[in-house]
Amino acid sequence: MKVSKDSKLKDIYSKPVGKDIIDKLSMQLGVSPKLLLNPVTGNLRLSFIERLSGKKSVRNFMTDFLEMVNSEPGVPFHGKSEIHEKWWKEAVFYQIYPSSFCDSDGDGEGDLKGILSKLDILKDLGVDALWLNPVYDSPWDDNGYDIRDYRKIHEKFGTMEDMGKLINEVHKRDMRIIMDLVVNHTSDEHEWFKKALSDKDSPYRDYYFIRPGKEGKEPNNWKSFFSGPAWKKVGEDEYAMHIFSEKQMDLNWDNEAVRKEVTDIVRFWMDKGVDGFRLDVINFISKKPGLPDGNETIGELINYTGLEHYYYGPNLHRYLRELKEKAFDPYGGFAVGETPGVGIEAGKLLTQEGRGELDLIFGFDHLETPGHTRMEDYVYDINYLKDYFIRLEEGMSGKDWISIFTDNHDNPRMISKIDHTGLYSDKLSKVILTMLLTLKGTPFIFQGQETGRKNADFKDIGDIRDIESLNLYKELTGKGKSSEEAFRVILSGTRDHARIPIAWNESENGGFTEGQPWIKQSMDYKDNNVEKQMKDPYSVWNWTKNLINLRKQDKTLIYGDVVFHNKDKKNWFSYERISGNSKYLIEMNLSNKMMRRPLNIPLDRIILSSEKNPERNIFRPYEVRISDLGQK
Ligand code: TEU
Repeated sequence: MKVSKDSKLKDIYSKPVGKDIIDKLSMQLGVSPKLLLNPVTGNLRLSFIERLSGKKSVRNFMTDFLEMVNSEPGVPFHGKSEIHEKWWKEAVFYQIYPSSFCDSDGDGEGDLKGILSKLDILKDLGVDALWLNPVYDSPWDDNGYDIRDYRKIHEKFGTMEDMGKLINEVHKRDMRIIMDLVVNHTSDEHEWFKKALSDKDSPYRDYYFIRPGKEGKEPNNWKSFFSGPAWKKVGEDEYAMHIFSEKQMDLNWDNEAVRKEVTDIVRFWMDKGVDGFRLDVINFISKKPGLPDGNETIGELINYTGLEHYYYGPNLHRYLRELKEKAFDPYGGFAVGETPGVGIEAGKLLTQEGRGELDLIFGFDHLETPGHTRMEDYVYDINYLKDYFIRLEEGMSGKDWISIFTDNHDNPRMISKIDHTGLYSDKLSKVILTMLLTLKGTPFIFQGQETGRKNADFKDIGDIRDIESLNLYKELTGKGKSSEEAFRVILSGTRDHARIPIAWNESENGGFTEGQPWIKQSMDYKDNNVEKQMKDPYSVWNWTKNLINLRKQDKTLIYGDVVFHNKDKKNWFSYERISGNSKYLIEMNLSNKMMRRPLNIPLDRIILSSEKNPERNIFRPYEVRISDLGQK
């Protein structure tokens, strides 16, 4: 049944997209959805709320909001169901940012041979699967997310032969490897786009969104993620769409030929032996027909005008099913979709077993405390992370599986968002890694997390490389901010924090390169490097290794039930993982203060502790313990 302005708030909440949006709004407002849905407010009709506000912007918003809610007729499965075992549910994934992993030839940038030389160390850590950020031929406008040739390795990383060797060596070690599939857009230097522009009759024109302007302006009001409009002028009164940089042209997935090309690209790499893909902004591929203007109110709220017309577009499910069936299924390939903006319920509709779309998604609702954005200087509340994970886990049916991560190449380090002093970064790293490796779901560790790397110590805009930051800096200074003020904004949220080189040892630049690194190494390399940490039994590295080992002992930490304790106790996070007679208790102090332990569990049950001499009833700042409560 469709919802309308006569529907009650609670009816809207019963719809997947409605629930996700109301949950998000209630988080922004800092109220619990329960409060919005109590018997009084839950029975309010939208038309009433609209009249109450009397604002045109609210009326406008309601219409588009209802359309979004109604666009998803599906209902996720919520019942009981048996979990089917899969390798990707059991694997510990490790994300490699190739530019900053290991440089074998001294040009200052990492490469495939460098990765190859470190496989044994990753294996020793316990890593099962690697995800490589893009390594394809590209003009490198957005660090490889602008692909010029999908079937060629970028020269600076090596050759196709090197890639084949890497795949082989990964498999020899009983590990797996997935690549990044960037097919919402191509580089403007891709031959398809060049042909599209050079010949008006070219079949490649319809591979992209090339449209005449509207009254001398862009075809619509959509905004780019990297500042300015989402349209680039490509001819007299002619524009091409780019949701990201102006060198990343959006592909038109409504064109069957484009979908066929993508299928062929996936199959090309599957034939070479890769085990699957991470699908870049894959929820953006279906744009609303007619490309209507974005809602101004939504635009003001989230900054990216137009998003509602493509973040969960009309043909998304269909295109994903088609891709899976034609390209992934024949190889048993694994697919994790990057899906910014998609909430928990809609996420289920993209991943539930039997729907034939994706295996996993990366959602991002937990990466900022509600009400804040990445570019703001604020202290992230780790209790929010806990609440978010509880919500995710408790909502999981046997047909669901989730990814668990806090870091990637697009975000400052989570430990630095929580602790601006940096004093607790090693302890906090252990807390976060424990969540990743003991909650139910597939963990994705981002390179450097295993040694507790912090945000980078950039000094000025000259240290910054990322296009998003550089464009924003230009925009801010253009609007009158001083260069210091603008740099402060960049420093809070730049993606470059995560993109600095790995520290392998104490030598110059952390042993990452013998040359000049493409982006500055940070001073924490002196302590937070692999070599040093491998020798210290209490290092973050060894904590990670021990946790992974524990996961491998029996499958309780993978498939076992999760039962949370003392959920409402602030700064405290504890849960059990249970399967048959096997039972683990995980406890953490989420604060930098001493805390009394709510559960009275004997010390002799502890199998992993972040402190050398834990006290039975006291938890020190950010202390973590795992106890074995199983019947032996
Ligand atoms: O990111 C998509 C995305 O929406 C964000 O995480 C993005 O980096 C940020 O919100 C921009 O404001 C993916 C890739 O992970 C990212 O590195 C690419 O730049 C982007 O797609 C475009 O391909």
